[in-house]
Amino acid sequence: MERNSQITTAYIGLGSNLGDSQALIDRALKELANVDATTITGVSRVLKTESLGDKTQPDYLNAVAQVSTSQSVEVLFGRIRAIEDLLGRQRTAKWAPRTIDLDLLLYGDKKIRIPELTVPHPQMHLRSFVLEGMCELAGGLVHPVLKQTMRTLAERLGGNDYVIKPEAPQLISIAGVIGVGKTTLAMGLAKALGCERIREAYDTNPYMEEAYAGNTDVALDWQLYFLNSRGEQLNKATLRPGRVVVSDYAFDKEKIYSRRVLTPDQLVLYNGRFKLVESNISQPVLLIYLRDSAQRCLERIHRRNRPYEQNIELKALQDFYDDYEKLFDRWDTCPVIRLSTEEFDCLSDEAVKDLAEEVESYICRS
Ligand code: PH2
Ligand code: MG
Ligand code: MG
Repeated sequence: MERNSQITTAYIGLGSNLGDSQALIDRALKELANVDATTITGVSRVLKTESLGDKTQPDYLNAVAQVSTSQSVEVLFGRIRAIEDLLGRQRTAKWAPRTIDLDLLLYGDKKIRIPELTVPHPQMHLRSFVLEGMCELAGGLVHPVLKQTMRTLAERLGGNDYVIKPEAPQLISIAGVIGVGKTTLAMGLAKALGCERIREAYDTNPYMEEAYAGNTDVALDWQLYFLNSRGEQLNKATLRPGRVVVSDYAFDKEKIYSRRVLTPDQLVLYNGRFKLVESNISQPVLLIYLRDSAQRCLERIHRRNRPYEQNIELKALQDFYDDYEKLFDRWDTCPVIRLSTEEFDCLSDEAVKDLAEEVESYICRS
């Protein structure tokens, strides 16, 4: 194979959950340093991580190495596999416990898609145990496909690891305060993805006007109407595995609203129903959390001029904003893409198209 005269920076993920994992990682690094025309220029800390995909397996030790190489990607990949073999790697079932796993994460900006090798590694942006190592070595490095820095990609995971689930409905939910532009973005995104869209049933909710006018007698009906409607729209039986769909709300907004607008007595009744509905809905595989200042959301509410919304106060929007922040601070069921409307224009076809391209890396179409 032909030798590449150019020098390329590559990143290699190391993992082990069988045998003396620390010694195996040290040994793998030593072997990697012996590959000709290749030097190790950085190694992240070694992390102890729960086995992703099968929690009953022993914990992993994971690390990331940065190398500078003038080997072609084919030769480097061949050497990596040879090191795995040397260190006793058995190639049995996919994701079986292993003495050593060396994954070529990145090779410069190169994109490769052949049966034996995909670069960038197709799951690296879903794994905190990879991205944390990447951030130590090169947090500002831009992912060649996602076009985002390692730091941004890591933030989207909030310290969690995820797998792509082809058997789940590929639900993408857009969340954020009233007036931030969720419906606009949902329309644009569904169009760019060529998929269906689920729209919040606010205009058919018969209690909307009275509730917004401050009539607490209808608050429970108002909230139950939304709960039932969302329960139907997002029902496991309604959404189909592998089908991509964008919703202009996140089901969990129900918790935020009910807590703010119901009396304690109403809330007891509501929560009983909530649990039942929640157990029958599909969770999103990706959340897009749209943010803007409460002031600008209020301005948008005034501009769009839905009559019943016109009495909403800035303080209420600030409260909802805080609730959303808290919700997504500890979100651990899927990645969260945070967008600030200062940097992201929901009305720009180009911005939405770029977002749709990013979204493709977090979903699986059947
Ligand atoms: N690798 C896998 C599957 N699961 N989990 C952790 N924590 N670390 C890994 O490196 C890992 C995993 C398949 O390569
Ligand atoms: Mg691996
Ligand atoms: Mg591997």
